Amino acid sequence: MKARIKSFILKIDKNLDKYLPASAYPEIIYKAMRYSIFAGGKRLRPILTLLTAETCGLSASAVMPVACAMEMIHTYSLIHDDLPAMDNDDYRRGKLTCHKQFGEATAILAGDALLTRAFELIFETSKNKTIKPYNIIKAGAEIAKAAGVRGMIGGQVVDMLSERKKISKETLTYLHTHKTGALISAAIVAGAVLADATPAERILFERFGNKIGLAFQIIDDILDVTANSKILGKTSGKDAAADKATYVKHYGLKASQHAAEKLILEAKVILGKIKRDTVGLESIADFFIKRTY
Ligand code: GRG
Repeated sequence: MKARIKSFILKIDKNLDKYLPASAYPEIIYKAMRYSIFAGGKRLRPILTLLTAETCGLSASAVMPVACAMEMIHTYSLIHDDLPAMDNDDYRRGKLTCHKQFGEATAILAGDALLTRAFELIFETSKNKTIKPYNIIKAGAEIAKAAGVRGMIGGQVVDMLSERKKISKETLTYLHTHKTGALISAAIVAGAVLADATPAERILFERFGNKIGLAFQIIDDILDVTANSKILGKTSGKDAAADKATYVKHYGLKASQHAAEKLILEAKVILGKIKRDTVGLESIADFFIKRTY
């Protein structure tokens, strides 16, 4: 499985390089987009899209543009999240943040450009006649929903509003499932939809994605407390410093770890109901709980 994931990462990087050419005009914006996209991310979201599509019988190469689009949307969210008006961070993926390297205006535009290039790539998937056009529209709609106000942006707004406040368990769950979980789940659902999975399978993939997406954010909250900045590639301890609403603040370290482990177990039970070879997705679920960065 390790070799398969490694080969996915190589292919994702090769295609990102193709979709965001170094020599394209205007150079400065491509430079900024490439700086953040090639800063050393784990590529989890595109891997999930490729793995799910393969699990459902469609080749990874057929869904590669959509997989790369997922990484572009994710990277845009990190660039904007690091801006002075948001989390005001100097480091991301172990390097200076985009605005520290290129200035705020270029960083804002680099984020915007990654988001819009992502949807260009999703629509361009229609050139591939092995994928049903309706499935491309459906996958695109799922991704747009997850990236927008009914997903990641909604979660980010509630995150902002929750700083220095005591919030309910329901608000905390909304925040986590929308800010981080929605895009992770959409990466999986998009792979299933493009591969023409059955409606029942799509629902199971979505439920699996929701579980591992929430677990991913809980682990992120834990790592902010337990990991050091060097390993994390970004400033640790920032959640507590900004008095952010996190699982750790709400439930404590031990209960948060337990909650994440329970979610991964539940996710694997859901995966077990899908009558396909889901070994790859299971190993990603395991990585989510074991990750140290
Ligand atoms: C600003 C539109 C906008 C949205 C921001 C996702 C998000 C919403 C902000 C990112 C803040 C953050 C650090 C959230 C924690 C979860 C998360 C997305 C962590 C980073 O994901 P990884 O670990 O990162 O997959 P790499 O660098 O490996 O790609």
